[in-house]
Amino acid sequence: MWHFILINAALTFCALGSLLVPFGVEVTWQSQTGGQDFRSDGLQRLDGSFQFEIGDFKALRDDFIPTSENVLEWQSNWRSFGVAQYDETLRRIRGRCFLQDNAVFSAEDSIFLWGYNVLSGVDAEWILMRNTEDSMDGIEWQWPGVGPLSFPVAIAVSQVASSEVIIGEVGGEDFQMRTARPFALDYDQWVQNAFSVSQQTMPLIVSPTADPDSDGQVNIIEFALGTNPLEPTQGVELFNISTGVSEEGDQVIELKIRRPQNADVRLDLRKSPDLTQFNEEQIFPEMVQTSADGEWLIVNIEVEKEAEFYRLFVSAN
Ligand SMILES: [Ca+2]
Repeated sequence: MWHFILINAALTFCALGSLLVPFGVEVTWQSQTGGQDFRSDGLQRLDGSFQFEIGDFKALRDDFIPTSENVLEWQSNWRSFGVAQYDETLRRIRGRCFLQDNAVFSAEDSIFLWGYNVLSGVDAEWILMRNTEDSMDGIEWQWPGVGPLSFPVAIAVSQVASSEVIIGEVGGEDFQMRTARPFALDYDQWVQNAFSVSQQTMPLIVSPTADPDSDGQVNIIEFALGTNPLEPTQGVELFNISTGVSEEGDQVIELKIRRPQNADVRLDLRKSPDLTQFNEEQIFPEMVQTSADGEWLIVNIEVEKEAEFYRLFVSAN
C-alpha cells in the first residue's frame, strides 16, 4: 500500500533538486510490477508495442483539455517529458524524465500519462490518465472526463523516494489499467470539429471536394491526413511516388500512401490503361512502413509499359 502524498513529496524533491541538482531534477515514474494491464478487449495483456509518455498538453496553449473526442488534436498539443516502453515481462512501465523544475507536479497543473501502441494503425489503442485536484490526500490520476471506458487509475509520488512517481489503482491493491480504441471520426463529425457552425451550412466550404484554404488538398484528403482544412498545409502528402529496382533487377515504381490514423476513410487504388476506364480490381498495399512522419502503405508496381495510369480514390466510409 502507499499513500497519496504528491504535494508534500513534490515540495521535498523540489528541495532535493535545488540542493543536489542545481539545474533540474530527475523523476522516475513507474507502475507496480505485475500489473493487471489489458488492451481494450479486457483479455489481451499489454505488450511491448505500447509506450507511455509523461507530459502535458501545453505545446500550443494553456487551456487545452483532452477528451476522447479530440484525440486528433492531442499530438499537436502534446509536450513530452519522457517516454517508456511497457515491459511485458515485468508487466509494468518505468521511465525517467529530467525536468528543469517540478512545477508540473503542483496542484494547479495537470500532467498526463499517455499510453498508446505504436505498431498498428487500425488497431491503435490508447490510455490517458491525468491528475485531479479533488482528493484531500493528494492528487489522484484518472481518465479524462469523457471516455469510452471508466477505469479509475491513480498516480502518486512514492514515500520512499520522493522523486519517484508511482501509478496505482484507486481503492485497490493491484494496479490495473485498460486501454481504449481510438476515436475514429466519420466525415460529418470531422466537419463539426473543423468548421464553425455557420461554415457548416455552406457546401462550398465543407463538401468533401471543397478546398477552402486553397492549398490544393480537398477536404476529404485533409480529413484523411488529419490536417486543418482552414490553414494551408505544406509538406504533408497523402502519397508519394519514387522509382527503384526490385531484387530481380527490374525497374519498379514505389507508391507510398499515408495510412489514415483517426479518420474513417476508404482508399481505393485502381489501375487504368487510358485514364478513362479503371480496373475493377483494387490494388492492395504489400506492406506497412513506419517512419518518423507516420505509417505508410507500400505498393510496388512493376513497369510493364511505357505509360500506366493509377488513380487513388478517397472516400468517406
Ligand atoms: Ca485544403
